[in-house]
Amino acid sequence: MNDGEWRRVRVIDSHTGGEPTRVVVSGGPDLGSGPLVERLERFRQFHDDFRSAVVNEPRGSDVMVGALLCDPVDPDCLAGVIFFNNVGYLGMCGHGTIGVATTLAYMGRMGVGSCNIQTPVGIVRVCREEGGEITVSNVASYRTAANVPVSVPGYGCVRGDVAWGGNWFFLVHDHQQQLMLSNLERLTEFTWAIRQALRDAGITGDDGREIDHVELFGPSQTPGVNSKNFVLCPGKAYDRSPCGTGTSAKLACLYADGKIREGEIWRQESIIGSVFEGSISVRDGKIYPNIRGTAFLSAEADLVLDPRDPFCMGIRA
Ligand code: PYC
Repeated sequence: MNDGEWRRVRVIDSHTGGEPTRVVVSGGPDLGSGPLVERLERFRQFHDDFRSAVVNEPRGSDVMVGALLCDPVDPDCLAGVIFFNNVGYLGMCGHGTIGVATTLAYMGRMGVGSCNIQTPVGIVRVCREEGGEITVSNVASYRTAANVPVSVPGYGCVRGDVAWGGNWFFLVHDHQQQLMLSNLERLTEFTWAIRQALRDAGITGDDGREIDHVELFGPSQTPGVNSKNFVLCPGKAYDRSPCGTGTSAKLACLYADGKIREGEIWRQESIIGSVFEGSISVRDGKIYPNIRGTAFLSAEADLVLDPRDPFCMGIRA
């Protein structure tokens, strides 16, 4: 076999508050030029092995989030992006968008200032500061149900809010769990049980969409920080960052409860201690969360896909 038979995929890796993002810069599948939702569907139907090859072992890990850079449909956008993970696709990704903006800056495609980025669930605005901090102005976020009871086998009745922040979340405050890194296994078991109980009980987001992220909240020990969270992602990995879409869902709930106003800052800490600054903008009665954080580049590489490799397209569960 010669070099010409290998497929090369150019990627730039970063992490945002500890949560990795792998941006596919070139070598990805041709998804056409239609709306991003259609391209995501084509990705899912015909190129799902590529998703697995990029983020799953042996090249990636369960925690890796991929971001396929593509041309936007809207001419006012600098780029389009489709996010994916170890088990599927994400509508939006907050830490990932901060990673994408940092990557675009590294590539010389974005300077200091603002631009729009198109995602399958809508256009988000990103603003890059001199120091590299990125603020993502997310899609409109909202709560659809508050204090919903769900019976979780082994744990009893757990109550939480259902909210959209670019993905669907179940947000739980009353849980008796210790939000500490040393407690990761229990936190993962508990939130996974909640997710399955939600599915079994038919508790969903809009249009029957599965609630595939579960968030636990508690107090932070860090002065000036409002809250600490643990976020379980769809493929059972926990978010190392405070989760941009999860913090957006939280901000929507805070607003619905009259606990945050425009201009106020909400500092959300992750289970590993990284912090996002959140705030809201209200336009036409809708809540648009702003999430501010920083990403750091960690690698620039060619992934090599060798067709002789039995695990060329990743190890799938
Ligand atoms: O930051 O929105 C986020 C996110 C979603 C899944 C992992 N991170």
